[in-house]
Amino acid sequence: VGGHWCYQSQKYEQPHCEDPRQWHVTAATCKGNKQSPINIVTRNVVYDNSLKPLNFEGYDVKGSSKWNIENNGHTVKVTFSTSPKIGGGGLGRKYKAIEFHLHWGVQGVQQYLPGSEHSIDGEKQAMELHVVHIREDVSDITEAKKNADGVAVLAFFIKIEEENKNYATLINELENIKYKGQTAQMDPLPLSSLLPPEEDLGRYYRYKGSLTTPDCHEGVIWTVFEKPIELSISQISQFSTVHFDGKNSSYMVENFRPVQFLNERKVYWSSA
Ligand code: SG4
Ligand code: ZN
Repeated sequence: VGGHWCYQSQKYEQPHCEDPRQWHVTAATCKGNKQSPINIVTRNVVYDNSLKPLNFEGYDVKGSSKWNIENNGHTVKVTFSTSPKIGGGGLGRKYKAIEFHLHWGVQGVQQYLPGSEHSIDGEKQAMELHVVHIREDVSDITEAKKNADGVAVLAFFIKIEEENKNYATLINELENIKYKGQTAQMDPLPLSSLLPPEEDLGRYYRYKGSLTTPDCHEGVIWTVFEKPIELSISQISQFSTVHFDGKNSSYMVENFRPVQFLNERKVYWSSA
């Protein structure tokens, strides 16, 4: 072991990188007892009537400056200039969105092998979108991590369905960020256009977990929505055309962490 952390799918090319089972060697928190992602067992979730629909503020606003899209060697990450916020929904305070990124699988011989991080009753979906938020009163992720409730991530499953035209701008940029460290600019969108309709967002799971990459910081409020985003298989396949590293590196596929133990935690559910 040595060098940098990686996903299991990178081991073939980089035999010495730290795969998810070894992340704790350089990041002890990765073997903590409140880790993410998890498998949500619906039979065991606890209905919580304080989990009303979230308030989305500024999610419908299309900003005036470009979005920045980056291949950071682990995912495709998008940052924006506006700062959409969430509140309510059992969150004690407001949180502002700082970026979103995705996790995905790989095309197998007969079918797409799903690459979501969370699963529901053992079932994974093709992809998962994470909108990372920090407390509105802190300046950046480093500050946010100093608080037990500093980070809130909204997780959306992505399911294979019809083509979703709202994703065209984003997917068209992927050819410009094929290699690690590359960035591109894209026309801004209302963040809501990438999500399921707001009226479908009242049903969600809530639990306390961690970041799903090293340092695996614990103190992340997770909201996992039941309603998936829909993309076509050809749109989903485009994500695997970017690479984990430089020109001769392998395609970025299966960039998900395996599910972690729930331990003493409970998962709450917003609907009776
Ligand atoms: C991805 O690697 C993002 O690019 C990271 O974003 C993110 O870390 C990390 O995933 C973990 O986030 O929602 N999957 S996750 O738990 O948002 C953070 C950055 O590097 C801190 C900014
Ligand atoms: Zn993520």
